[in-house]
Amino acid sequence: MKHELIKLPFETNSLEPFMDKKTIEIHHGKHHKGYVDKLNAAIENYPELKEKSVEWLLENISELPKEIKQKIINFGGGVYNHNFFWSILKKDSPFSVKLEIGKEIIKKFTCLQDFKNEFENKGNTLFGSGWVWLVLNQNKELEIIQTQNQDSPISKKMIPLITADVWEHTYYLKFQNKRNGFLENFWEIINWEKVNELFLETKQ
Ligand code: MN3
Repeated sequence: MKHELIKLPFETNSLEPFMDKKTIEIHHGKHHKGYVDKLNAAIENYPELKEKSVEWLLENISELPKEIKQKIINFGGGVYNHNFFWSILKKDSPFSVKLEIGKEIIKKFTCLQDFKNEFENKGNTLFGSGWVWLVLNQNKELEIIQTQNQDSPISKKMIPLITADVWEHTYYLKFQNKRNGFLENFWEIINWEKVNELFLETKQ
């Protein structure tokens, strides 16, 4: 089985003006695809791993052969994290306290603004390249975390609900060096209906 680049679940111009078409085309078609190709190359000579899903590979890092473990963390993480990222983006699917995830966020972070502030702050202060996430941690509590490079929260038994890719390629064409500009606008393109579905799945 070869890993394949997923099709985007939206038109590349549909997140304008918050995330532009050109950036999405390069991000998906070049960066994301690059991770798919490198993951396939890394496991080329490991037939038993070729049968596994990218989720399995990242959730079972301790079982991977030593010589390709870091490659799978990097390239497999690059595949999974981007798959997840695209899946939660959509315009005009706003936050609401009528959603279960909305209620839970208010319970945990007091108000939406405090939640946004902490998320943006963790994104802006992440040194180098990486991701900021809203996850359910091992105690099944909401938590905002940073991950470096392409490390993925599913390797630490956490369940992702929202993520922002804060590698420069996500925002450089539109916002140049202003990661905070990208993150301030990020709220306009979160698919809260989808995030709510993911949250409800964790309750089952
Ligand atoms: Mn990226």
